[in-house]
Amino acid sequence: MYENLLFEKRGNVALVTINRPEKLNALNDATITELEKVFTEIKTDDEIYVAIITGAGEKAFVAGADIKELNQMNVVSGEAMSVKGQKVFDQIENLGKPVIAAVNGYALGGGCELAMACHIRVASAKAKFGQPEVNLGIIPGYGGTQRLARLINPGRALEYILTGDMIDATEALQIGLVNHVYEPEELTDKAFELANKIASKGQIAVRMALKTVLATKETSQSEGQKLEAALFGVCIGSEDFKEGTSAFLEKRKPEFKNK
Ligand code: CO8
Repeated sequence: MYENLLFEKRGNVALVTINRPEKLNALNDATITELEKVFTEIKTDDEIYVAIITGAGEKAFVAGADIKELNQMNVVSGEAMSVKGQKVFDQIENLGKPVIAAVNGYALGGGCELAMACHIRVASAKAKFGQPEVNLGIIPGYGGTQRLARLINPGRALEYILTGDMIDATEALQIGLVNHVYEPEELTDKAFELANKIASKGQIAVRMALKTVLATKETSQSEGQKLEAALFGVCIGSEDFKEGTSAFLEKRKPEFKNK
């Protein structure tokens, strides 16, 4: 069904694997189009609560935009491709369901940008992040200038963007770019463990929490708190809230129905 992606469901968790290992999973135009398609499928599939994205092979998560394609671009097609990729990455960030990047190797350029569009990043000890576009005479074009500077200290973000230096897994953990670092062979299991833990909660609360926290990127504290109060009200109106609180009082595990 997909030429450059693998897609599977395990219970309520979807796994998307970018599958061009011979090109270190570089994002060509066709792969960007397929990402748009797969995340539309994930959004509309009610059985999927959480998604994980990773890269095929031992070496790379995604080594960036496809430099062979980039080399042929002009001012007009370059801007159009940047806008197209930004839209797809925004679609991932605004999916409404949590997306975890399981960064198994190089996450460079568009690969680092893809990981940053996800809500949570976990990495293998072999992972290497970076925005090396400056080495090619360009700047990040899939949201990296904005997301890196918001995710970590802006001065550090600028240093990485201006030097193109790579960030190893230990440093990525120190600067808050990733939440956890695992041995390479543990990464997928750990990502699923995290995804399943989130999937076991009431999904109304999960989605309202995601929406409220993401709003911090665009709103003031006071606007954000208004949204928090409104979505808190939505949660209070849910059957899951009754079930969660009753289960606590009855000293049993809740059985959420996501209603
Ligand atoms: N694009 C296309 N092909 C790639 C890419 C890439 N980004 N990265 C690796 N490959 C290919 C190589 O050309 C090689 O192919 P072949 O075997 O046919 O020659 C194969 O993958 C294996 O790569 P290497 O032999 O280079 O593997 P090494 O282990 O020696 O090196 C590196 C690994 C360090 C990751 C190295 O491959 C590298 O530096 N890759 C490029 C990293 C990079 O510069 N990424 C940023 C690209 S620009 C970008 O992402 C911009 C995003 C915004 C775009 C907005 C509008 C379009």
